[in-house]
Amino acid sequence: MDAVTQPPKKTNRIGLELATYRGSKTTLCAGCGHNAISERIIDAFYELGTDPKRVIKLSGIGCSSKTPAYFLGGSHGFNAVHGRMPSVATGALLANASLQGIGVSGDGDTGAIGIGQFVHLMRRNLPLVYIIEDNGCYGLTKGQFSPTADVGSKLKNGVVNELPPIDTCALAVELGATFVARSFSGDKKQLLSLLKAALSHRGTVMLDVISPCVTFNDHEGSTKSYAYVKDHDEPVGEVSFVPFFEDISIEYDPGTTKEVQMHDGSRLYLKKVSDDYDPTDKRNAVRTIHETAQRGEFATGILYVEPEKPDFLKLLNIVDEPLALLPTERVRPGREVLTELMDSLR
Ligand SMILES: Cc1ncc(C[n+]2csc(CCOP(=O)(O)OP(=O)(O)O)c2C)c(N)n1
Ligand code: SF4
Ligand SMILES: [Mg+2]
Repeated sequence: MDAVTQPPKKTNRIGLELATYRGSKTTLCAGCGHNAISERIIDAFYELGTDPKRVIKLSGIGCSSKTPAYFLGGSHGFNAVHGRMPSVATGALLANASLQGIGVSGDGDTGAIGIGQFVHLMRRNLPLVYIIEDNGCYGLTKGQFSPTADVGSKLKNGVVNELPPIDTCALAVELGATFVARSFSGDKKQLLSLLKAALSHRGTVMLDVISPCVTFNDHEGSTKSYAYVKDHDEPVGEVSFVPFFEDISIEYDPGTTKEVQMHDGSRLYLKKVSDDYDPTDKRNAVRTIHETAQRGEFATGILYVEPEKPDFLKLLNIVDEPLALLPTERVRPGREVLTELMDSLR
């Protein structure tokens, strides 16, 4: 029998198939928003042509924190203690600055037990893409309210939340994160563009993705349900991303579109939807987040971006090579240096 010629498999710019970017089969509930986010992360890394071996995935505890197992099966990974992923990520990236870090957390993992670590991560500008898969509840422990639940949002059993929410995006902008965005797991196009832009940013990215929990928080009365978020999504601008390896010139009207250069030469085009949204204006970003929240809406898109600020590793003068691979003569002061030091202390 003649051998049937198979069509060549589709690959990306480094010759890898999409399947290489997948992980284990998900064990989350069918329809969970977190699964849609994992799919977009797979697409983003594939389209950017990132070598999975150069990536480290980090997380805490929760349904959301289980998801790094479902993408980039060939990458490094560490599933930390509840709310403690930022310190593990900081240590890992200090020890090996050549890795690209992606952290996945939940609204409980970040906003409750992990809030102290989150605060310090945001002010350090560590080069890490930090994603909150935000469903307004503790999905893994059966749907209790989390600190991002809105006032008036109702649990399935009728309990109403009366505590004010923590807005992780407003907090991140205030604290010094240099790329702050919000999206919705149901908005494939926006989320993919944001992820690709986020992965090209050098500094802390705080990406809050509203991600409905279909089992405990997707009913009428919840402000994190698919139906509610779909109706109350208020994009601040349309995001187009041109990676550094694509030599495309985009025609745009500088009056309505802002071009932002990323550190690796990629370009972001942010088409304004409202009249005056400027994602490089910090005060306006915080005001917009608060004003939309007061109307019961979610401002989505790139809320704040500051591509030039030096990142934490630069500030600390960390070398590009993994510390574990540095030869002894580069990490141990020689006898002369030690003698000089001892003499100075006499
Ligand atoms: C130290 C500690 N305290 C409490 C818990 C119980 N616990 C596990 S996951 C979780 C909350 C998860 O919520 P979130 O981060 O929003 O993730 P989701 O499951 O909603 O994706 C809690 C309280 C734990 N595992 N460890
Ligand atoms: S319990 Fe909720 S958050 Fe957890 S997997 Fe199921 S739908 Fe997703
Ligand atoms: Mg949650």
